[in-house]
Amino acid sequence: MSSDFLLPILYSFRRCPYAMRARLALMSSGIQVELREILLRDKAPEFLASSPKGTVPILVTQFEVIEESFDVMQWALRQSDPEHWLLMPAAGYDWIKRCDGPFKQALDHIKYSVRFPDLDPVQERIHASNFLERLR
Ligand SMILES: N[C@@H](CCC(=O)N[C@@H](CS)C(=O)NCC(=O)O)C(=O)O
Repeated sequence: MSSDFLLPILYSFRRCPYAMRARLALMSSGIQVELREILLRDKAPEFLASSPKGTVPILVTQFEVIEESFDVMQWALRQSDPEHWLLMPAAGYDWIKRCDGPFKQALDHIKYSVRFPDLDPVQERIHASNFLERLR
């Protein structure tokens, strides 16, 4: 049996910002994973079997499947956080919450507007822009 067999598996997509932050936290923590690149337009069956919601990144460990990038970061950094990322001030966590919540929701409503026929994409764009304006 290969020694790699027990490594957690990170299903990822190179250009996905959520996968990027998961990979960055894993790298900072020094935790080794097996990286499996996913094609979003042709998702591998074993990836969907692990996580039917079908978003990347996901981390599959021996014990659990972690389906949110923020949770992958926390999982890694709680084991090893040499750069003290978890010591971020509360304001940083608030920004992440806003970005992952209302901003990401508005983005999805714009990007996948056909799935949300009852929503006005122009209004959603305004929601998203309001968040971006506050970053200035
Ligand atoms: N809340 C999720 C968001 C992940 C997400 O939306 N990933 C996108 C790629 S950037 C995705 O997998 N979309 C599914 C698709 O395009 O089919 C997380 O933080 O992990």
